[in-house]
Amino acid sequence: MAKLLFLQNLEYEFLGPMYISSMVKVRHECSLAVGSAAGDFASVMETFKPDVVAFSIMTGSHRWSLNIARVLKAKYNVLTLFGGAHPTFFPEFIDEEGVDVICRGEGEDATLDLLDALDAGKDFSGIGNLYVKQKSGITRNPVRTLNKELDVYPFPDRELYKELGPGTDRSVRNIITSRGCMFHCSFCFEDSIRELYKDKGQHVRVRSIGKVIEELRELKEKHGVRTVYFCDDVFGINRKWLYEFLDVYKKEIGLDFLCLVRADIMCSDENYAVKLKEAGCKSVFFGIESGSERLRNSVLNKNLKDKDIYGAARMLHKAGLPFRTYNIVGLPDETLEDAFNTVKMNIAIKADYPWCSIFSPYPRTALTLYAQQKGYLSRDFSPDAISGSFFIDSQLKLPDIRRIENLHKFFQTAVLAPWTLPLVRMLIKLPPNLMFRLWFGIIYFYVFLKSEKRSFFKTLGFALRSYRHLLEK
Ligand code: B12
Ligand code: SF4
Repeated sequence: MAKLLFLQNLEYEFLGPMYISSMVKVRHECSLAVGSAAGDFASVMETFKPDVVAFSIMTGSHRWSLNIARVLKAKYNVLTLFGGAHPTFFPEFIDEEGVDVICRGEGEDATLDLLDALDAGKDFSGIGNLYVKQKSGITRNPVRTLNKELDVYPFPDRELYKELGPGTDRSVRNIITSRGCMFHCSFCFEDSIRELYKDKGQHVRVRSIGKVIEELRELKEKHGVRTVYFCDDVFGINRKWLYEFLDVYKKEIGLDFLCLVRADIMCSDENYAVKLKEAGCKSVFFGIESGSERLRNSVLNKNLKDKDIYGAARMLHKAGLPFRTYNIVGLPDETLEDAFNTVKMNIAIKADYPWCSIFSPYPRTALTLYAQQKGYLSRDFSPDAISGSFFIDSQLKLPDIRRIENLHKFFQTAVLAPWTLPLVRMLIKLPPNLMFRLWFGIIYFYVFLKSEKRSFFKTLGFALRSYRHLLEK
């Protein structure tokens, strides 16, 4: 039996490690610890004595994981394993000191094979999806064919995060009913993942209704969940599946739920919003990205018309279903007036929970390449330069960027109280400052709390612990 220990710095349940944990626990041990400095993990390293320390990382958190891995590797001589979006899209991460193995793409089978090999004392350099660094050099294995049936994976191990303890709000839990997305937004990594798995099986896969319901029943009965968050890229991408699912969900689960949809899919059927509402949906999230149809479709490749956004909002209001909109400002080619138009569109559709970020240029996405071609960003911009948060400032050289950064801080205020718009227009002329960030933090917290119906004190604790950097900068 081999021992796998996941480490992370965010007090948040990640589905990736939970899926891997339930897969490997069949014949190995798996645990997880949350901390911020290497010293925080000393006791778990000494008591659990892992063979492998693992990190599930996104671009941004990769720097933290690297620092921790280096310290733990030097002290405990342990094998380090990294998976998730960052090593998948930036496989050169294997070259970093302190990194022994990275996993690209889906990790369940690869991790199980790795632990089996370690347990048996066998060579593990040839395992599909893994890049393995050894004294003799680095072996880069291709990804294996995707499992067509997502149902073959055991349900995510909900015990893995038990140490998060009572300070964390666990009444809202994430679940995923599909993997993959069929759209091509230029700011997203979906095209890269499709490319990685080219000729390796079907990219978009949906779980069977029966299995999702079974998992939900366990969540409800064993884990006391109050609200379910379907964190699929696009929930109910297949309308027939969705409607059948909602019928069963209503009868057999009946919990409140939140989900992310696309406005155009919603508009394809007048009953869509009503069906969601009747099944227990409390809030719907969808992306607008930009109020400018030109930016949204020509630059962001979102393939979403204004009329669909207005149509979806109308249907949601009619069904009495509040909604969160996702917006981005500071986009390549964007002017201050374009950013104001995004505010105005949110006002026009009466978005209940407007949400806005500043564009983060993730290298190797089509949009970042475009920004580099147009001279908004240096050609050698690396993932290491990505800001820890997309709520602070922009890395693009745009004529109006300081004002756009300021507008971001008042985005939610202006949408929820449109009479403040003239005041916002004046305030954003001032240099970006701590007061603006503080104001943003307060309104963001208020809107987030309302939209996800989370516990006030637990969310406040989480926000203060996670978003300290917003105030520190
Ligand atoms: C839910 C979610 C979150 C949640 C939880 C994060 C998580 N990792 O679960 C929260 C809210 C915390 C979050 C935050 C952010 N997110 Co996010 N998030 C997602 C989302 C929508 C779903 C993730 C999920 O649960 N997938 C389902 C599981 C089963 O898949 P998975 O996580 O990929 O895990 C599989 C493999 O990756 C692999 N794997 C994962 N971890 C590990 C670890 C090991 C050791 C191994 C071997 C394998 C392995 O095996 C898993 C099972 O097959 C994805 C989009 C997507 N479709 O994946 C974006 C996504 C992961 N997020 C993204 C981004 C950009 C962010 C932010 C950086 C945004 C920001 N600027 O603040 C922040 C980062 C915050 C931080 N401090 O790190 C990008 C990542 C791009 C990148 N290069 O890193 C994604 C891919 C969205 C996108 N399409 O662009 N996010
Ligand atoms: S719809 Fe969402 S997941 Fe799909 S490509 Fe666009 S941003 Fe990415």
